[in-house]
Amino acid sequence: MKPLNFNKAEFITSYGKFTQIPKSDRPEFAFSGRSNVGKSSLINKIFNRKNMARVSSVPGKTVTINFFSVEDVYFVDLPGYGYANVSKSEKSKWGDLIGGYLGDFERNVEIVFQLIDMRHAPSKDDLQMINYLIDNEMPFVIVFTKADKLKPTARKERMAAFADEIPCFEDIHCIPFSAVTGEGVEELKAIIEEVRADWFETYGEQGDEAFEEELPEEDVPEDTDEDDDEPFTGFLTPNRKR
Ligand SMILES: Nc1nc2c(ncn2[C@@H]2O[C@H](COP(=O)(O)OP(=O)(O)OP(=O)(O)O)[C@@H](O)[C@H]2O)c(=O)[nH]1
Ligand SMILES: [Mg+2]
Repeated sequence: MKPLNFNKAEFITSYGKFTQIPKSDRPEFAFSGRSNVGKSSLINKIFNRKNMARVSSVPGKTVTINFFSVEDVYFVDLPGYGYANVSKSEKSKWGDLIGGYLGDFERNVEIVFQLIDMRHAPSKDDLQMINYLIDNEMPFVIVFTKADKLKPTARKERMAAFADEIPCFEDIHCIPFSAVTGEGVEELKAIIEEVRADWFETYGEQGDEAFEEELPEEDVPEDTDEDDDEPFTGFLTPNRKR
């Protein structure tokens, strides 16, 4: 099959509630990580765009799941977690969104790219995410971001530390990445291509017209729920087992 043309990336829409997200028949690549880890920068780098996925210096501002399309796949920018100064209702929104999305095993979430800042030990939330992905047998790759900020010795030390800090480290595919130097971007693209090719081989080559349940670009239902003030009741709550 023809390789993806990453320059054909388009922003589709942002969802503030999991229930707003229509089902889709396309493979989806999800990007997860704490606020400010570099999710939007990484997506921009893959798309070769300056600012398609918004890069913010004010983290935690919007709690939305952002969908982008590249030809026959979706890129899904998950809301950043772990930002200290967020209200309970924002935290609850975040938990519902990520938990709803990753817990919906009817979606074709083919790979989760779990981003971790290479300079720091993984946070509790990072470890919870990694354990969730392992426990639910979801394919994932760890991307260590901001690699350009570390000198070679510090980088070596941090990578050795990750081996102790991250469960099942030796079995996890890890990619050092920098949105500044472009390190790791080709490897990421290659993984996306490979997973996409496998998916279409398994489910059949399909033209665009086969995607009956394509996400609408407009027409997102209004956010009418009044449960925003409910307390944050936990992390990820999958609605069914794989
Ligand atoms: N030096 C360096 N800075 C980076 C890199 N990636 C991201 N940044 C910077 O880190 C900050 C946060 O980047 P974002 O891409 O907005 O992070 P995010 O994960 O999308 O954050 P939220 O959307 O708030 O969850 C920005 O100031 C970026 O310029 C990188 O690889 N190297
Ligand atoms: Mg972002």
